[in-house]
Amino acid sequence: MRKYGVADTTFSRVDMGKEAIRVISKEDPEAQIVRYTVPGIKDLPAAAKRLLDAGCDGVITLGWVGRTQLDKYSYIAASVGLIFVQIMTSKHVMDVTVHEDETNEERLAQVAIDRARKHALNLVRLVRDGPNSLTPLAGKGLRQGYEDAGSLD
Ligand code: RDL
Ligand code: RDL
Ligand code: RDL
Repeated sequence: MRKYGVADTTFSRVDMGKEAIRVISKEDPEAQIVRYTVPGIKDLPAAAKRLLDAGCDGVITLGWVGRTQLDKYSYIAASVGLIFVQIMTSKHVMDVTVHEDETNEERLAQVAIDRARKHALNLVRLVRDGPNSLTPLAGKGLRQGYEDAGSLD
């Protein structure tokens, strides 16, 4: 049976893991979901790798980046780490990241929830339905956290 990993952080100011689990369990009710919470984004690559080693077919990580330059450097390191995990394991790790300075504080929770939900659905599609599952949506200018940008052709 399919198994999904959900890795999130205590640094985040929104419980995005909960949102991702809601979507995955609704979309793929038979599947098993394993959650793994770590302190911060730089701990996510190890969590993702351990979830995959424990038999998950795909993982979604939910990270929150603070406002400082140091935080942004931490994100680049974490993101490269997550890509490295994907290459090492040949499995998808959806990197959901919210940057604290990308919009105002009132909208940020909405951005986080929308991004977590949409990427959770993307993960289910890729894991359950395979590499062509998103092809009907190719070139559509889809966005997570905001309105879709739309297609130019
Ligand atoms: O391994 C312990 C910490 O190094 C790790 O949890 C880091 O991800 C914590 N952290 C930073 O050190 C930092 O400078 C985080 C951020 N910025 C950040 O913006 N978001 C985080 N963690 O989730
Ligand atoms: O794993 C889920 C996402 O992290 C992944 O699909 C990213 O490539 C999405 N993404 C960003 O997070 C971003 O900040 C993209 C862009 N910018 C971008 O400019 N172009 C993309 N994706 O195709
Ligand atoms: O055009 C406005 C936004 O789409 C743009 O600023 C993106 O870079 C915002 N964004 C992130 O910063 C990010 O870390 C996005 C994602 N992740 C993402 O996964 N999907 C997005 N935007 O559509």
